[in-house]
Amino acid sequence: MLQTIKRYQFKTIGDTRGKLIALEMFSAQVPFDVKRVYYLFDTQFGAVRGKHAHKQLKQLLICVSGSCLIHCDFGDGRKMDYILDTPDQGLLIEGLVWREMKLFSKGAVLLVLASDHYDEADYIRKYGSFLEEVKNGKRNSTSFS
Ligand code: T46
Repeated sequence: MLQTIKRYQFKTIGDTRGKLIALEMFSAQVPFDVKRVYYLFDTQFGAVRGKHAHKQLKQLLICVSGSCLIHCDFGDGRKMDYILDTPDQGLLIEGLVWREMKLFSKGAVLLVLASDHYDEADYIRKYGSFLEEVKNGKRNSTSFS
């Protein structure tokens, strides 16, 4: 089981009219086929979202407006926090990683590009079950950037 967290700096195309970012599937910036796009908005102050892991789903998270914090827990004692506060950066999460989205600023919009359709069976929503899955993972390795 490979756990991957990767930060992406997107190329911005800008001129006097403003800025534009284009993301293409299977490119260096989106390393999977996007089957679903969703976004979190109108998030209430103090709300914590996520609180689950995915078995197979790959996600690229982009805070296109405002800011939020993505807390990643690898289930073996290692934990990392990532601030997303600019639309020209993305965070790829792949593999068994417990994630929580919190500290949403007013007006924050968190866009998620996902590698598959919605499937509740792909979720691990109980932290104890997540820890068990990680423990049972035979070749558990992690890569950060
Ligand atoms: C994630 C974070 C960032 C659907 O019907 N279709 C969908 O595509 C999604 C994502 C959710 N739902 C339903 C399932 C629940 O009844 O919407 C309800 C709320 O979903 P959930 O509690 O999973 O929402 P979040 O914000 O905690 O998590 C979501 C994604 O589920 C998750 O993959 O990474 O946004």
